[in-house]
Amino acid sequence: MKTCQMLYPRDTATRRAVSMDGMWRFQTDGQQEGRDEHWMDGLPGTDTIPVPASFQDFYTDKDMREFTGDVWYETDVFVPGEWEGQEVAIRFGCAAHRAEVYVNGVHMISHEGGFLPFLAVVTKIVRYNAFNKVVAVVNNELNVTSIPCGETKVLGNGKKMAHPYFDFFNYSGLLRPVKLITYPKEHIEDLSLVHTFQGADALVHYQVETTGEHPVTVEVFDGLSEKIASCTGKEGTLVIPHVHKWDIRDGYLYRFVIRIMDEETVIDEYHDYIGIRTIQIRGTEILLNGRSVYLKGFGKHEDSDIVGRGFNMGVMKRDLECMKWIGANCFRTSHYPYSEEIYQMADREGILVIDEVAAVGLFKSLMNFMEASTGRETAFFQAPTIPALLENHLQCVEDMICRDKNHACVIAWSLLNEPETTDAAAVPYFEKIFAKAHEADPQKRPRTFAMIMNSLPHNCKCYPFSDFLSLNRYYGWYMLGGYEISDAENAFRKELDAWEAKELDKPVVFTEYGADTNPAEHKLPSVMWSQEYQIEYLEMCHRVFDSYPFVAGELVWNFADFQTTEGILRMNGNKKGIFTRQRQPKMAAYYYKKRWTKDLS
Ligand code: CKX
Repeated sequence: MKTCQMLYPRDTATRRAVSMDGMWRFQTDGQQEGRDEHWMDGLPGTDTIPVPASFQDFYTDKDMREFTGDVWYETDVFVPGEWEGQEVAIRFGCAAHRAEVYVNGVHMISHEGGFLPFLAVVTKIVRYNAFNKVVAVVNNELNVTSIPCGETKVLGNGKKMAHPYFDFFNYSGLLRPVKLITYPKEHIEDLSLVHTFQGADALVHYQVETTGEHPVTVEVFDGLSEKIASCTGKEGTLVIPHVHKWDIRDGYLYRFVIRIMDEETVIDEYHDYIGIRTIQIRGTEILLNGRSVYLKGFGKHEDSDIVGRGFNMGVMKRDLECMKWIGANCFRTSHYPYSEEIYQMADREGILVIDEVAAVGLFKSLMNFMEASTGRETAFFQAPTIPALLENHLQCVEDMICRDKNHACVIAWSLLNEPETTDAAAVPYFEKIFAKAHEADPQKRPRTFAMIMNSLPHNCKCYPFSDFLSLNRYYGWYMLGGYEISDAENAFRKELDAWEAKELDKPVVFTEYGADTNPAEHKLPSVMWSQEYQIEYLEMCHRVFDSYPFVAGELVWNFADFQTTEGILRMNGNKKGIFTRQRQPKMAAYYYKKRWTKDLS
């Protein structure tokens, strides 16, 4: 469904966006009684909780942290009388993993998928100059058709428990900002941009979608007031003279203003900040503005103390500062599209982003990190549930691309993380997902998927879909770790030799490699888990990367330590961070700073 739900809410001459963030009333619904008891008319309890945030880490009892099922949120929002006659909507930045929204007791929308925005249009139900009751029922159960995939088990004591097919903690709830917005009945719905260069100038091809037939004007400003290009019509090409190209560490943005006009009257106005750059693959190179770039950076998570996967502007700022300090130029939004504000910040900082959809866990395993090197097959893509999963997955790809397609920072789409690819049944599934991304993206950015260690040159059926190969590799950690590290290096080289022999003529980017490291552990000589071993391991990986000219990037796993499901292989979280969860450097951070700041291109 395409509506203006994907346009980032902004105040303009015709639009208003009011934050609904704050303390909302909150109640878990372990007995599934909320619907029968009409909680949509008001929750019975008195507890309140911050929105946005994950609900899990505020409480001191395990039942709350591990709660799996429906949680109910409630607030009252005042709708100004002067908005009457316009559309009014509530825009949820996301609700993990699915939600039902009620306004004044009436069901407005149900939404599936936890990491993308959706809009409840409430124009018909809302009371003006009055408070309106907003209730959201958010469900965090995982199953084999949800994106991401997993299971929901019922323990002997009757408690439901999420069993993800991935390691990151199943943080959930209203994770991102919620906004009350208003916009005209005849409105701008979508904008698509494609950039090319002609000498010193740029040609910006634009396409605007509106809900009516009134004429459209577009203008481009350099800075706040210098108009440098304009055009009329829903589609056209703007010439930007002597363009300042968007580049790494030079996130130069122009302001793009769209108006629907009725003679001299502005019916609707929207603006966005755009960076002008091109991105292409040529042979084994990734080209930014025609120049070859080597990706240096991280796989990340939205994860921090107390708020879990909740929106946290301060943490985002700190992360970008740490990335600049260390000399990184790229991150992957593993394993879901992140909140919109981080892409805006990356646009401004000139940091490249590989945008990943939440298709993680398409490999039936509760510990795929252990099984990754065993070659175990799970016939995941043969299950009768695949059509339903595919439908959800396609919708998420479409929504992610619709939301993020105009960000200069987004250079590629990652369409799955570590799926099973050794079974031919995966091929038709991949075909549809990759075709959808191509169709949805006006810029036709490169598409890829992150390949688990089982996906090897001799058995992977799906790598031909990728415009560049993304390899998640753990030689020296999950296999041949510690005293076997020299064998790990040989095995790693053997695999890369086999890829080289295929003469793919495509870039290879390492989208994961890493070693769990306890920041309190030092050992000379090193042992696994010590800070010394992390560096030894990274040096080994880099020796390998540096000997193959088709390697076009290294995104270490992970930027920071992050919370996982508990277990004997996780010491209160995944500790492969180059920074701690509190964003302080481990020894390896200084090692990377040396490697990555040698050449800042
Ligand atoms: N890759 C062998 C997916 C990430 C995990 C990472 C890990 C695995 C490794 C798969 O989400 O965190 O186990 O460290």
